[in-house]
Amino acid sequence: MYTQAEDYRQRRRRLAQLFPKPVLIESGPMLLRNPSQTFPFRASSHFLYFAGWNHPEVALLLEDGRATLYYDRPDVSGAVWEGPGPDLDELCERYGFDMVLPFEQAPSAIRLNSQAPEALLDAVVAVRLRHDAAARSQLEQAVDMTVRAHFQAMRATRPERREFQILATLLVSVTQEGGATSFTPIVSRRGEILHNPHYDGTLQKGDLLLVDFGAENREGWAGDLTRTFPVRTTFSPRQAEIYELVLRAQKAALAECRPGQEYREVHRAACLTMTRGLVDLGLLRGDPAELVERGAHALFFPHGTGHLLGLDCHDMEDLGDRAGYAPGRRRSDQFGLNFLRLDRPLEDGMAVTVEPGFYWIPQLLENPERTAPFQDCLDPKTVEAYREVRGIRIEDDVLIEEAGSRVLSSALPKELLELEIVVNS
Ligand SMILES: [Mn+2]
Repeated sequence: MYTQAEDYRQRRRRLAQLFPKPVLIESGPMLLRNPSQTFPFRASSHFLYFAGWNHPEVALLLEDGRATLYYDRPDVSGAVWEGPGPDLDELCERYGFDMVLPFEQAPSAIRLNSQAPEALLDAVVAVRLRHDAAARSQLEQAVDMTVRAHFQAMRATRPERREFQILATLLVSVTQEGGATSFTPIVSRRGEILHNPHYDGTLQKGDLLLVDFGAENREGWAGDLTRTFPVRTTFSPRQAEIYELVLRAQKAALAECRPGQEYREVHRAACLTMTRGLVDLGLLRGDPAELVERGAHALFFPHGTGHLLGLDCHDMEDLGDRAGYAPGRRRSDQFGLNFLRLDRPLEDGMAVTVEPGFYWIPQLLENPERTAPFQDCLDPKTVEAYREVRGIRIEDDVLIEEAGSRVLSSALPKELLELEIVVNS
């Protein structure tokens, strides 16, 4: 099922109700690698949301309830290289455009981009924040596609394989379904590097492999899931202790996902559970709530628990924190909390990720400047014993619904024993 013309019309009407002036939404330019070769094109998410058509250098004007597409059909030599272009009647019917005019006739209306007037940006956030039925269905498709890719990666993982071979498995899976990736994938035995963009490592028995991968479906909607699992073996006792702890923290955070709840509390639940566990295991000493208040947990869990999900993996982050943070709120100065991408009350229709992690990051844990404020509560000897764990993150995609929330990615195993069965099957 794809997004219907009426769905696009309804999104445009909702925007016009909140911002009645004419608005021009551009799909964006084709980026050149050299004068005659381009990078793969992907239209701006605002354009995809309100116009739907993934095509470069076109614009949609919303004015007085009408949607006019500005588009130039290729000339003869353009058609020789790129094909003749679409049938315009079909295009109008598919996406609910009222008219198509030449691109150079596009008027100089207010443009929807990150420099747009505040009132327009607030209106866009208000429309895109809570997903309509069509968007929910698209997100489900993108997450399902992501789940299938992760299964393939789990089954393909073996000692002596290279990380890029596992990446290839993920890419084949989504490409075979007409999809792509929603962000630069992370496929790494060094999970402690949060956004590790390298795939050269060779997997070894006893390693944990961290896979943070999201599909982008054919309409551009994003999935974003992380699993961490042993390479064709079982978790070591230390790995298992931390894995179970991260999973408990993730479940505690998921349990807070419901309309009306502050996402900050979702994050807090993850931090608190994680910190209690670190105290129980002896890495930290002290009162867990107080340790979280001081930011001690951030030595092991330095990022936020999650972010908005939609047409972008970090949805609407092109608008800074305007979507992620409620009006009047700004990021904390405290290390760890400053990376929290989402601080607003959850509402029916919002999609978010929940992805706590534990990381043994030498640049933090072996850095006297970073550890000095926590001398009283860190146990260096015990901390050292967990170095082999490196990095563990568990991430699910969650849709907030009227009655609470739904984990869209529940088909992908995350219980320790289930994972061991899948990776060894
Ligand atoms: Mn994520």
